[in-house]
Amino acid sequence: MTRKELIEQIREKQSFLCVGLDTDLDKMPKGLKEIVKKEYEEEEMTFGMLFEFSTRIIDATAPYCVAYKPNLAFYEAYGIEGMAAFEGIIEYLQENYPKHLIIADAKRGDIGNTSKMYAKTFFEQYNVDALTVAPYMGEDSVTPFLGYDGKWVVLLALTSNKGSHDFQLMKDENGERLFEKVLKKSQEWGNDENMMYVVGATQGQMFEDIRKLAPNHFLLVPGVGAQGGSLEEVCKYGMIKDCGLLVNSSRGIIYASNEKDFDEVAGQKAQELQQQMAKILADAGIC
Ligand code: OMP
Repeated sequence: MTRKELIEQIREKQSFLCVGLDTDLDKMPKGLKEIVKKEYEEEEMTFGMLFEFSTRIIDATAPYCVAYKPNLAFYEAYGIEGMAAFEGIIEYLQENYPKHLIIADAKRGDIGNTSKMYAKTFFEQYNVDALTVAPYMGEDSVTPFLGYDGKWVVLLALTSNKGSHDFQLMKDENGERLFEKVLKKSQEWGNDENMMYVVGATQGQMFEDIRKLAPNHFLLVPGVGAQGGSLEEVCKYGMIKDCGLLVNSSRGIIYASNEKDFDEVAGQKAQELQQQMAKILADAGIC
């Protein structure tokens, strides 16, 4: 998906919401197991639970979001069945919702020839639109992901967690912080048509500093909802003339209800965020 297509989707949906698929079998809603039992063999139950939960969430939230972010950890944790579910969910999205951006959240990045294989995995085998990548092994670990037309590297810049302070905010002798070096250096490798940055919603006013160095790039912003980040603050300091933001919420949407109506409630939570986003987009004159 190109930047232009993504912006068109944001305008059409009046939303820059990304729904995170962090599918944890310990958090499945009541009653789902019984439904899945009727449709799947005993040995397919793990696949069935992950697939049925995720696809029901997708059907309920699709009108309100422009992107999905399945997090690989939540599929790899269940072995082969988990990975089969990941693949099934990607295919389900591609067949039913081809205009939604699919971000595989795998935080890859390794020596060049290994990154090349990771790129092949995600951009050829699974054919997702975007992949989260860690920048700390440098140029040859990131550039193999950048050779694909219409695909995106989503590079970690300033993450949402407490540990972001351990390294990302470290200053050199000139007062430059590590995340600032990442933003500067990585723009020698990619551009705002093939690279986004991850910036945590919990980072508040730091978005101003990010925008000084990456005025045009899309930012993937996780951390609203369960981690307490503020949508208003993110938009105040991070939004640009064509939006430039994808705001992710995972647990706040997908586990909003533990009952039979989990998908319906997830849809309502996504719609609430979409309505807030529509207002912000209108106020900013974007749509
Ligand atoms: P919730 O806190 O449940 O909305 O989930 C946030 C999602 O975003 C999880 O899949 C995290 O792994 C991911 N994430 C962060 O929470 N913080 C970051 O700084 C970066 C990510 C990410 O790369 O997606």
